[in-house]
Amino acid sequence: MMERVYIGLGSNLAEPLKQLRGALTALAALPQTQLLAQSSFYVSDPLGPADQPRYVNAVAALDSALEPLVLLDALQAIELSQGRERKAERWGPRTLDLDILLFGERLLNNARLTVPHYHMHARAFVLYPLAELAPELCLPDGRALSELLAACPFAGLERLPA
Ligand code: PH2
Ligand code: MG
Ligand code: MG
Repeated sequence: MMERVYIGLGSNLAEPLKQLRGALTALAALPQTQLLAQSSFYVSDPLGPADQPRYVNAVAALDSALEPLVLLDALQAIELSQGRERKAERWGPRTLDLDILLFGERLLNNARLTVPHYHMHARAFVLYPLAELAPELCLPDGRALSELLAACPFAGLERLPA
């Protein structure tokens, strides 16, 4: 069964735009998966430690028949292939971060994966690109994306021209 999956992409090292474009190409090549759409790219100040470069973020929509943990393995392999180093510092700089935001209507909470993604409800750099792809979206808990957006100022985000 194909399920609609939304992936958050982020980078603030080693030419972030190049990292995100590479990641989108890799997402499009995943088995049993179709890349349906990608949002614009958005620049924002780092959430977390301030002594790191600004981030570029985007969201991609996929249809996938992969199981969530199989998709997670594939995303982590893409991160590694693009030079991701796992560091102890929380919210530190990274060449590429690929987060599963939503996986169909599923609620997942295990040692490796929490879906919906922890803080997506309040992060402008997730919600605004997501709204480009799915303005009518409702989260599995019934909350409308439009409600979350209304409580999350666009301030601080910069949408890059296509
Ligand atoms: N990701 C983080 C930490 N801080 N800040 C922005 N602006 N964008 C991100 O994607 C981001 C962040 C860890 O995943
Ligand atoms: Mg992240
Ligand atoms: Mg991550």
